[in-house]
Amino acid sequence: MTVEDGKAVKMRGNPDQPYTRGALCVKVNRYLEHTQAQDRILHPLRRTGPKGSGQFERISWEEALDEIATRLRGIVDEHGGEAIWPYLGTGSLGYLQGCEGVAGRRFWNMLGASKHSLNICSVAGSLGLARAQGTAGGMDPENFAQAKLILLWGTNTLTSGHHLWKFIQDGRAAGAHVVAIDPIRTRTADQADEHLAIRPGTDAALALGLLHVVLAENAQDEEYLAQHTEGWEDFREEIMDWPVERAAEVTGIPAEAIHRLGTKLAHTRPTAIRATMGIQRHEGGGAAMRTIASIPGVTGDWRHPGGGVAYSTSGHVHLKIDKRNDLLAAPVRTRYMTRLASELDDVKCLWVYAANPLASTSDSNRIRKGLAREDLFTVVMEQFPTDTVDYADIVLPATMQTEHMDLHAGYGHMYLLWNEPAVAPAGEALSTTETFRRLAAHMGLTEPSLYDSDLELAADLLSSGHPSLEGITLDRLRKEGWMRMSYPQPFAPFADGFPTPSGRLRFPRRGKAFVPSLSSRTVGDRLTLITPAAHTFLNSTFANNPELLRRAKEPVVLVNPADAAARGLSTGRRVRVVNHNGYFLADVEVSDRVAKGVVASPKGRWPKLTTGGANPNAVVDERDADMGKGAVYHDNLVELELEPLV
Ligand SMILES: Nc1nc2c(c(=O)[nH]1)N[C@H]1C(S)=C(S)[C@@H](COP(=O)(O)OP(=O)(O)OC[C@H]3O[C@@H](n4cnc5c(=O)[nH]c(N)nc54)[C@H](O)[C@@H]3O)O[C@H]1N2
Ligand SMILES: Nc1nc2c(c(=O)[nH]1)N[C@H]1C(S)=C(S)[C@@H](COP(=O)(O)OP(=O)(O)OC[C@H]3O[C@@H](n4cnc5c(=O)[nH]c(N)nc54)[C@H](O)[C@@H]3O)O[C@H]1N2
Ligand SMILES: [Mo]
Repeated sequence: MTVEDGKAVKMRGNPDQPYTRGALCVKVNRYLEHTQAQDRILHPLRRTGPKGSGQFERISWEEALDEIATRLRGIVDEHGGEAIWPYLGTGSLGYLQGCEGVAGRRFWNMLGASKHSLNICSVAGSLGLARAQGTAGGMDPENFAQAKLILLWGTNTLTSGHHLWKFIQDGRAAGAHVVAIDPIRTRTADQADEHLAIRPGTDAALALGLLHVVLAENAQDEEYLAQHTEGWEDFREEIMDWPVERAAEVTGIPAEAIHRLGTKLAHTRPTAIRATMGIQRHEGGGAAMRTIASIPGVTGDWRHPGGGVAYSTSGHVHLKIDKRNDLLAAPVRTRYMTRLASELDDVKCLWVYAANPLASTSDSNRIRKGLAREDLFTVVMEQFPTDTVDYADIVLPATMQTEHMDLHAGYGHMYLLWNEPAVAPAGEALSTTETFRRLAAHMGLTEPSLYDSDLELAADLLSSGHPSLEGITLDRLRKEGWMRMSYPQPFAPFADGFPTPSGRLRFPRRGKAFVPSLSSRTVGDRLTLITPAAHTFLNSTFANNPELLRRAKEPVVLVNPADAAARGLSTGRRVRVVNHNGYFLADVEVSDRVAKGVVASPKGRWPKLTTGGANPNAVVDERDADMGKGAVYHDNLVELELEPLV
């Protein structure tokens, strides 16, 4: 960051950082401009118009905190602490200011507020992996450079995590074959050597079909199976039930292609699987991740640093966050981030921070109705005037990354990173930590740890004593900016076993390996909608940036030529993408990038900045995935209706 006269004037990535090598993405490239944007919220605000109108008056922090303290005390006295829902999102992933460190939780525990399960993103997959491996952690993504076969499975690397691409390219230069497995021919699939257009929600069936070929080739690693896995007898029987023809019928991938890839998998060590969140945004998503995690248990790929599965590296991060969860007098109920539409009814205070549920949470029409309730006291800590802000009673201005201190870990790399503020906060913005310190004082709370400074919190986070933090001190981290966690490099995390009670990989039980999803149960005349990451936005963050909005153009929905013909649709025609929940508008793009029966439209737009006033979450069901009440963003049935021409 280059700062002149207290103003940040230039921002660039650091070329010495081993994972990013200084590259930024299309969104973060505009971060500096974003911090200085015209529409930044700079002062506390109080609502003056009806809920949803976005009409506010400026008030002081004193007034805002006094009013909040009075309202919170009243709600706790009358309805109990559980009537408060601290709705913390992923806007700031940091361990001090954001979700990874459960920011503000100690304060909420003092009030007995409901617990918040931040399950909006990756929970089903994480739990599926944890059941198999004891942790969602897996391969070090840098070791993709050592792989000989790379499966990019339910992941759009070039859009949603492009730093990995360099390591894939290094692997490729040394002879690796790259296969994309995705219902959409994404820009990543375009760059792969091969693309398998899988029917949504059928990944476990493909995994079983591939393993069938591995067994037919007698290529299973018997020694690894005997030493490091459990439930093999049972799982073997399951695999035997999945000849390639059956897998082909369920997945829609030609049997010949499954056979070819299965043969490659049987004879190519190491094979690296990059599986990210796309797979688990389905009813059977947790089970699918567990079954995919079984593959390297059969092939023995975990013996090699360039083999195994990489979902999220967060399982390798062992900072001390338990202290953030203390100070709770009695157990409280948990509310699930994915369940805002149905669980808001008995909530009296919704406290939204680092989240934009009206853009990002399922079944947004119902959420909007809930937020309009007059007896709901809503506080939103935000940087920008989102749709959710429009429903707030009180808005508190939040700092951005250039203005506050934070400690970060990644979910796609093995480093801890320090974020030192470069400039003073814009306007009267305050960080999350400082807002809660001031609020605690206004509530008259005397518990000393509620007033820990950011540096004290950071030092505490680093004090877990876990071997992966050996040698990592706050002083060094602040000086150096990033440090690799203390794991070997190259890293073969499960070469000698797993962090499960038995020390072994747990294969799924018979009949549990493939759990059908809504879309795979109902292959027929309705269309399955997939709502993946947009190239130009980060969830709904940056979706108010004029240049990125211009680049994103109007919302589109990709439609296969056969489905378009059956409905008399052509490219450019505006349609309602509709189901029982509601609809959003999009322009048809007839394209063989999606298979027959699949349509796709990316996530993230602000409803109020979108033609028709809605984004895909207007049609996404608030249904649970099989584990952790995860969301089913890619598992919804829709129809396309012509929007009358105006
Ligand atoms: N540009 C950009 N980057 C982002 C984000 C963003 O919004 N924009 N968001 C960030 C966040 S918070 C996250 S969690 C990640 C998410 O990024 P990813 O983990 O990549 O997840 P998705 O974009 O949901 O889906 C990835 C791919 O899975 C495919 N898919 C959908 N259903 C299935 C299925 O049943 N089987 C298979 N095999 N594939 C399927 C989709 O077509 C899509 O191409 O990206 C992060 N990076
Ligand atoms: N249809 C569909 N919906 C999806 C997905 C999908 O694939 N399809 N993906 C899901 C995924 S992966 C995720 S992670 C969720 C994300 O959902 P959310 O967690 O709600 O994230 P965002 O929509 O990006 O909203 C984050 C807000 O936090 C604000 N913010 C950023 N930093 C800070 C900070 O330090 N302090 C405060 N107070 N505010 C801050 C930003 O301005 C932004 O408005 O969305 C999910 N929604
Ligand atoms: Mo996410």
